[in-house]
Amino acid sequence: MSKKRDYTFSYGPWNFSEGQDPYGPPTRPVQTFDWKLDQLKGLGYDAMMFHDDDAVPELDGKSHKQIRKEAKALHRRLKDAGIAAEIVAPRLWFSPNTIDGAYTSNDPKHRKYAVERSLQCIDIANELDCGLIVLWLAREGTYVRESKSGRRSVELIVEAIDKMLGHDKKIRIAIEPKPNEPMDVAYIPTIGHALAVAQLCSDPKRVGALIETAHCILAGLDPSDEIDFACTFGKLWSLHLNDQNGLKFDQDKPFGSVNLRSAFDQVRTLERNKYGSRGECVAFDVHPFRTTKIEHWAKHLENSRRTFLHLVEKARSFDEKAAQALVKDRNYADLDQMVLEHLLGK
Ligand code: XUL
Ligand code: MN
Repeated sequence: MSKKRDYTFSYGPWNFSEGQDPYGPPTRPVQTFDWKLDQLKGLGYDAMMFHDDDAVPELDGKSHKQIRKEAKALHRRLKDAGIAAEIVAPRLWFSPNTIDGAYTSNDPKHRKYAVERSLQCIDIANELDCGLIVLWLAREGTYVRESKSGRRSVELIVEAIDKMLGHDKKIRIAIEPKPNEPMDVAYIPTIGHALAVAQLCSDPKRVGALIETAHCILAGLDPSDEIDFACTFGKLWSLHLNDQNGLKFDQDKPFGSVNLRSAFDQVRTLERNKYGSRGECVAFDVHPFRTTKIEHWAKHLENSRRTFLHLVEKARSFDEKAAQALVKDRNYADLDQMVLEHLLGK
């Protein structure tokens, strides 16, 4: 295992959600952005993730000058609080302009809107001293497959990313794949797809990936294998750890909440790949349960980090030599039991 390293933790303001679902209203009032920022250090976190409009609210109605000014002011506040901006992501799934997708919309005016907003997102990131843009390609898919062409959609995504790469010669872009939701089916469902798209871009070395546990599970894949795959290419630039109970809506449960063994495997893989040693953050894209009371509102973030750190200890104290001996003997039955007993503390 790698030698002792500390991890840098991050969350987004959206991780303090209010409990609404398609069948019921919020169960908690909206908290202010200031409150969300104030919690961060006390919870053991170091950095914050932003959507473009988390950084500059209601930006579609503002001038470019005004947007830059507000982003600058936020940067001063972050600096004073000793908090870094880990990523900025264009929120391309809320606007009436992105009902039919953003870069892959069938309406050229809407595609133009999506690209312009993405370029503005880069300008915001620059003001925040942040060099990494995340693209969750939320609506780049269909409800009716015959309504778009898969090939044309990939070409449009590459075209949009190339415009972003051309807008700023240093910016890096991490694609966050997800196979479904909010769309029926999405065009870039896995890390393999994301890295294939990167190869088609004008500067492939500036296009990488963000892996989210729940999204891998929704694609029927093993999150630790997805992590290893991206790391093999040196392309894992950010991470959304959480958990997911099978194939249903995107649950964003606390890390390790459903499958502790899989969480252990993810941490062991991160350790093996020295994730974090090049400045990458461990973010938890987790949400409070709908049942969560106001006074317990930060527990999911506190608990995910605690579980992660416990599992780092478990990964570092796992007897790799004994495991390798069992592998050599093809005694996978005892290897299986060894993992279980290690997790049980036996
Ligand atoms: C959606 C998702 C988003 C992105 C950021 O499933 O994971 O929270 O991570 O927009
Ligand atoms: Mn995510």
